[in-house]
Amino acid sequence: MALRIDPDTRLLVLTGAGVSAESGVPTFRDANGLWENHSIEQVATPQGFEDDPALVWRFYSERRRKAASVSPNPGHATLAGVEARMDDRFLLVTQNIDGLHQRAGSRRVIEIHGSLFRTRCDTCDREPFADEREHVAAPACDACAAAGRKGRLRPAVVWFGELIDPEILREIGGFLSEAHRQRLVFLAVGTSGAVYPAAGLVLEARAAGGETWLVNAEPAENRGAFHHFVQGPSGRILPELFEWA
Ligand code: BV8
Repeated sequence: MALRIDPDTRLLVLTGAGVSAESGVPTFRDANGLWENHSIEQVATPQGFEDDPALVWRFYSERRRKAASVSPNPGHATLAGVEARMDDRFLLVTQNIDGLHQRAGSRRVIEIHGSLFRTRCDTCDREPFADEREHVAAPACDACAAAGRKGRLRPAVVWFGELIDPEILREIGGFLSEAHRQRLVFLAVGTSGAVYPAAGLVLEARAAGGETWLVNAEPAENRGAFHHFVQGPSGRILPELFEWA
């Protein structure tokens, strides 16, 4: 089954942890949602950070080290190549925070859940900043300290129970609504379709008249919402998937 791209096609891609699996980055489901016997909710929620900031920084520091040590795979490279051919008719929304799409050359990327390699303050509104360091405890925010406040630095990622930046959701909605004169295609790759609002994008694409595709190692939870489902590893499937008209 080939996904046809013609001059009138507009493509929105959503990726999840499965697209990085063949690079060696463990997915959330591989670990059955556990890390060192801690539930993801314990280390990927504001409460978890409140309860044990050192544990949370150990979790993210280990993932920084892992993500920095692996390379993009043919699935990432294919999506960067498709973007290069489609330019502003293409948009990639990733749930991943590992930065592998950008390292593969993708530029039109929205990191809907933030980035492993950016850090922000949990108190003041200073801009999130690039940070590849590993931290054993939550560093104090120097901007807060200078203002006599107690702010702690945290990973600039979206935890469970935290809102997605409304500007990001508006940008994605805008891309879908601009498709009204074009042929809209939505492709989800390597995601279990379990976490919202990302898992709801397929329904937004259908509401906008889009043709919906899923490439995944197993049927995702929201598999019923897709017109087409190609089962298998994205590193093998994506390089063969597209047909250019
Ligand atoms: C929000 C960043 C409004 C951090 C992530 C009750 C209380 C509080 C909230 C909720 C609640 N009920 C529902 C919610 C909303 C919640 C939610 O959806 N919860 C789920 C669990 C039901 N969502 C939120 O909280 C979001 N915010 O809604 O705000 C709000 C506020 C308060 C209360 C209610 C609503 C924010 C969610 C963002 C969380 N942050 N990541 C970090 O990475 O540490 S989520 C994280 O897990 C990922 O980013 C991703 O989104 C999600 C699932 O992971 P996937 O990417 O899908 O990966 P997974 O391992 O699950 O699946 C991999 C798939 O790939 C598998 O299907 C596998 O078969 C396949 N695969 C494997 N190998 C390959 C492959 N496919 C192809 N090729 C391969 N080689």
